[in-house]
Amino acid sequence: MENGTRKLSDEYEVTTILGRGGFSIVRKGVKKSKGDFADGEQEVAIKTLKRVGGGGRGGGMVGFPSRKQVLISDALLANEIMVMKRVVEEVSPHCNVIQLHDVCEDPTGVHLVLELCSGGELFDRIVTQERYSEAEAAKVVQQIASGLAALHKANVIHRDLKPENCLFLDKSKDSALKIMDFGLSSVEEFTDPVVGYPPFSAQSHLQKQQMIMNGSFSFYDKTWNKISSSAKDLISSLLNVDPQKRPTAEQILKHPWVIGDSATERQIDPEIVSRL
Ligand code: PIT
Repeated sequence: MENGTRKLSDEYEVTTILGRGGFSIVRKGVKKSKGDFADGEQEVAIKTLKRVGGGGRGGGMVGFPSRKQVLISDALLANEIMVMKRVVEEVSPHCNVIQLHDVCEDPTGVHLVLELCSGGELFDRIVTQERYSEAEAAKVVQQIASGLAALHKANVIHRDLKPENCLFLDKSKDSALKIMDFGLSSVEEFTDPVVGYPPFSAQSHLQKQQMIMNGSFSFYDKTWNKISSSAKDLISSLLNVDPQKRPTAEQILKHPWVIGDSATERQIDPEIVSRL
């Protein structure tokens, strides 16, 4: 897959519109020259993500976009491309995840050149098809789960999985189903919810003992940045040198981190360094 500032129209013949989104349009296309694909005339789907502040007309916003809107749009765009590249590097080819063939960038925006799926959305098939046998339903579920498992293996979290984002490769009854639209996806580097070592960084056993007794622990280490402040709050309270000040088992059970209180959720602290 090539990358960078290459004019889309130099390389692809863009034809009909397949769909539109907030800041994007998906069109059918054909590669002009032979090269990247097995047989030069391969049809593709081209998703163009328009930059809100950049080039082209009709950025999708009424009036001039604010700096904040431009930044949000650019950030979303960068995220989608980052995720798709991750999918290419770590997942593709997988028969249940849409393939990215190429990325072109020009003043109108960024163009993702994708595998062409002409079988329509799973959503439309569910709505149109009157009856769905369990065997058919199981085939759909099997394909989605298979694609999802491949994505998760590469630490890609889709975050918007729904029938509208599953496309059939062709119109046949037993067509392959592909997961698409990584606009809201993210790449998560999973860490164990317990960082794997206590928050006492000592050189020796004796020093560690002293640190425990003095309550001199810290969450400065990089790994602790991935732990929510709510979890660190509970750990801190449990490490209180004064046993009277430590929470009881009953209190632990009521701690927001344990019950998953939405107001104090298990959010990762945005600060680089958390201080107690
Ligand atoms: C097709 C046909 C079609 C839409 C698409 C592909 C879109 C695919 C797509 C969209 C994304 C994304 C990845 C793939 O991140 O009607 O072959 O937003």
